[in-house]
Amino acid sequence: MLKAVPMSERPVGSRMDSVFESGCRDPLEEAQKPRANAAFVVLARNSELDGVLSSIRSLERHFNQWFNYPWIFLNDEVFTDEFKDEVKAATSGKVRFGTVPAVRWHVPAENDDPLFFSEAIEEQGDRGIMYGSMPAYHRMCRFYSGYFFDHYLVRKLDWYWRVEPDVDFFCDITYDPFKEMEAHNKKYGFTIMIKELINTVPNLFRTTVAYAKKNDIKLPDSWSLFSKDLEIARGTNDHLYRDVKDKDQFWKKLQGRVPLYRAMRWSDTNEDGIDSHSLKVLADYTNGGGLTNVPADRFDNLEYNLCHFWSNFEIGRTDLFQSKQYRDYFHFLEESNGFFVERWGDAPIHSLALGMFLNQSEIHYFRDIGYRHSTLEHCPANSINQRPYSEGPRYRHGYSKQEEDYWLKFDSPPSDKDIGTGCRCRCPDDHQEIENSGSSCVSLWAMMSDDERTPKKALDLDRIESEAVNLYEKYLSKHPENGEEWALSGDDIKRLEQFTV
Ligand SMILES: Nc1nc2c(ncn2[C@@H]2O[C@H](COP(=O)(O)OP(=O)(O)OP(=O)(O)O)[C@@H](O)[C@H]2O)c(=O)[nH]1
Ligand SMILES: [Mg+2]
Repeated sequence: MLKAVPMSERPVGSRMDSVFESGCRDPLEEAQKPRANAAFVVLARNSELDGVLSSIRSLERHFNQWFNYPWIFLNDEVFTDEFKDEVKAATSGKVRFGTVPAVRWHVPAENDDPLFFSEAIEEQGDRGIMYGSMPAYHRMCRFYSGYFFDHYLVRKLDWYWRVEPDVDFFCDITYDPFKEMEAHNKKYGFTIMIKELINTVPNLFRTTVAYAKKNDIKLPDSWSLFSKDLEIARGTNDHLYRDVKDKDQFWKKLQGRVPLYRAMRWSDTNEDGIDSHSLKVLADYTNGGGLTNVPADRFDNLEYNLCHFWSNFEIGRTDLFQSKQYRDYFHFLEESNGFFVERWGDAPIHSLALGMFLNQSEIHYFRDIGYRHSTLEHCPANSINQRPYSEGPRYRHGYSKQEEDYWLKFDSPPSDKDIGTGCRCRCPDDHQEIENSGSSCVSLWAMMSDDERTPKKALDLDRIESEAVNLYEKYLSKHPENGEEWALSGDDIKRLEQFTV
């Protein structure tokens, strides 16, 4: 039997999107070019100083020692002098500290209806929803969904790179990702795309689809990164098929309805004679036998596939979120109370917004950036295009000698094939690649960004119903008394499947 090639060993690049560089450039030379109007943005508590320093050390060592981009730190409380001093000592770029005003931080219901708010939060704790019982977590998700881009330190930027405490970078980034994104007309970049826990966002998708409908949003190709399209057939009667889960069920249901359609055709044309089977099916349907039950998780034939870009790493344009359409979407979400009645994360919200407002070609997979946050990590194989490491003039040397030596020894590129994209990556010894996990959505990303992909078509229901009645009538002309024995053959189905819209 053929062994499936793990996702991490498959190529992902296409004309629509590929890594900006496979392997290393000379970062000292790259750093001669002008910078973008960009900064790192970190929301953190004073108590997270160690984790913040650890992230800074990693990102400065692997990227910012050459590029010296500024850092912006935000907090709902005032940063302590200790926090500020230690952070300043660790960074090679300018540093700014900002406080998030209370009106931006707190969920309006905390003031307007405190009992409703606290009961909703407590109840999520009872139901074991991850972080659901923590008011601060809800505030954080709402802030990153609706307000981080409006903070006075962030709003003047064109680009932000979101960083969290306690993250690690495994590869050197030897080019300027902001400038590359500008050059390639990209607006948002990610390193990890995974599935969300459904119980944190049970009504987010439904609310988003309602928003898109209300505003007549023409959904672009990237919408299919997040939405399972359950539409099998389109036509006058398609609402009667919303309960079918696959094509087999569709053909079975259609077959069952054909005698009914024949009865309807007969009543329309007043032809002589109707077969007894059609009359019986008609009578059954009149008695309620034809009711369709639509499963609760479906909305308008669409269902959330739970995929989202993991937003603890994001490189994005601030104006994506500063746009009127994104603000309107956020306020629509806010009005539905999902930021506290459910535990909507900023990651699925950002992703669904991208799905509504961007083409997939405007989104970039930084497959070459090795990254860890909590227990999930992505670490690419190295490309054959490697170069020796050379230090940036403003490097702050946050690491010990031992740690510096560790990063000088990087993984060998795979010897058999050139599938690597990384520059001087060193993956952890016990590395578990997220691309190869069942919760990853990267194979969907790869399939969707394939240049040869042909968009799915729906069956032309009106035409198919009518052709199927013709087949039934042809059968009846030979077996007038045996209508109940008629069935669509495999060949019939093959022929009918040609009719698409
Ligand atoms: N200032 C401040 N920052 C917060 C608060 N809650 C979360 N954050 C920050 O918001 C970001 C996301 O919070 P995390 O608790 O790491 O959430 P998470 O990444 O989903 O969860 P983990 O998997 O536990 O890391 C981090 O940068 C935190 O430092 C808060 O109450 N105040
Ligand atoms: Mg975190």
